[in-house]
Amino acid sequence: MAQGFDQGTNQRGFSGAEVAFKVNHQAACHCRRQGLASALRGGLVWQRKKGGNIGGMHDLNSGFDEEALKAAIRTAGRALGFSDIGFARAAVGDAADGLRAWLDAGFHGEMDYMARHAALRAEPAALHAGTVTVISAALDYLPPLAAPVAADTAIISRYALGRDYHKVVRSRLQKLADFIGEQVTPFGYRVFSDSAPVMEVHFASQAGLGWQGKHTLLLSRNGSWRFLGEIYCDLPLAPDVPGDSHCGRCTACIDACPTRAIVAPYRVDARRCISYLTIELAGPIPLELRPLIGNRIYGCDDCQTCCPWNRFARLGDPEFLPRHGLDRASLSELFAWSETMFNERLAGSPIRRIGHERWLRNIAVALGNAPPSAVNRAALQSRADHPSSLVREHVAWALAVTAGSPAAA
Ligand code: B12
Ligand code: SF4
Ligand code: SF4
Repeated sequence: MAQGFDQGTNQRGFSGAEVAFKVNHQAACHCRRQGLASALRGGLVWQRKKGGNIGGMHDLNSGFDEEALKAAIRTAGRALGFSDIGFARAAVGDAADGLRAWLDAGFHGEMDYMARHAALRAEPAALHAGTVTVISAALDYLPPLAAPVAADTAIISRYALGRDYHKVVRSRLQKLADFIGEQVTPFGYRVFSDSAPVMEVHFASQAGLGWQGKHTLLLSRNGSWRFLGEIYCDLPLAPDVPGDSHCGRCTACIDACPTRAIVAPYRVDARRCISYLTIELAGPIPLELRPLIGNRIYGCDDCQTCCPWNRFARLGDPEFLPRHGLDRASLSELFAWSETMFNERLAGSPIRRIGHERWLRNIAVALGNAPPSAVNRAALQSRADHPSSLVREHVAWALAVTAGSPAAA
């Protein structure tokens, strides 16, 4: 959702660059017709001095500084639809200890990549040589809410109802990086969105985009329904002021979690989290957690829907609007999808990544938790002889539960 230019925000606080901004401001008026880069360029050329500092050089005004460059990057980011852009130093500080403690507690479960790449996660320059600054970006995804769902309607978490955010966020960050590369030369960078070992929430809070909520997600005064992405880069830009926490004494997310996965403020035991169980876990879902999953078949939003700050959330980018009626489909309808239908209908969706087998596993659990009905039992029976032992076992569990059999206990 391109929001146009937030000129008010970008005129604040840097008198030295104000004249320069006015040049940009005029250019920005043409921008709606002429395109992002040409308008924002406005005659600016920054060249990096020896030693890596940014020197502002301009053919109209020599008063440019890095604050003006940061303002231009924010303006360009907003024009690309990002709800917020901030700048952080590429250092994780104490967060590395928190990551280590989380891994030592085994909270990552089978997400081996979290342990394997811990050193890279904690050291940005090891992931991309020369990185000194992290440009952090947020893109809103909240879709218009569907009517309240019945117990045999599938619940898919809001972030996954539309297009795959990995691609959307990265492709916009690439455009932002192209824009920066047109302003500053040379410019070394790499873009990410949940695509590499990067401590995204840490950098977003350091960059002033908000604070880490007790559910561990990045939260802002406009809520948490936002994806994060970053540009690791070699421009030594001044960091923004980190966000202050506004969770106060609230514990709504901890209390609302259906599986008690938020074991303490700021600590999520992924092994209990429905998002992990339905997306990351490849094998069987632990028996004791199955009844707590309810009708959630992909991810979980409960720690966010209860958060008071999400009352102030704005609707997200149209790329994330629900596709194929995924916000209102019945469990039995989705369970009937063949593998071909799954792959075709979910092309370009993050859900496709889990594959048809895990999809059926998840829906079988949800059917087991739904009110028993002839339709749901027939759906389960239709998959009782599925070639996958994983699917067969979850279907057998669900059939036993809906028959009230002790075999399900
Ligand atoms: C691994 C992962 C998961 C795992 C683990 C979640 C977790 N809290 O760690 C699972 C699969 C459960 C998961 C679920 C979800 N995820 Co996720 N996930 C990630 C990922 C890839 C890494 C997060 C990470 O580094 N975890 C490691 C732990 C150590 O970090 P941490 O929880 O922030 O912990 C810090 C402190 O709390 C403290 N700490 C934590 N535990 C402990 C324990 C001890 C003993 C101590 C001392 C300290 C300590 O230290 C840490 C460092 O400061 C990020 C993308 C990225 N590259 O960053 C997305 C990301 C965090 N996920 C995202 C989303 C949307 C979700 C879900 C909402 C999806 C859904 N609807 O189902 C859920 C929410 C669940 C939740 N409450 O966290 C978004 C969040 C956007 C935002 N607004 O913040 C991200 C940023 C992806 C993105 N690019 O947009 N996720
Ligand atoms: S996503 Fe759901 S299961 Fe995971 S921590 Fe949040 S409320 Fe708990
Ligand atoms: S629900 Fe409350 S404690 Fe949890 S993140 Fe939101 S404000 Fe913070």
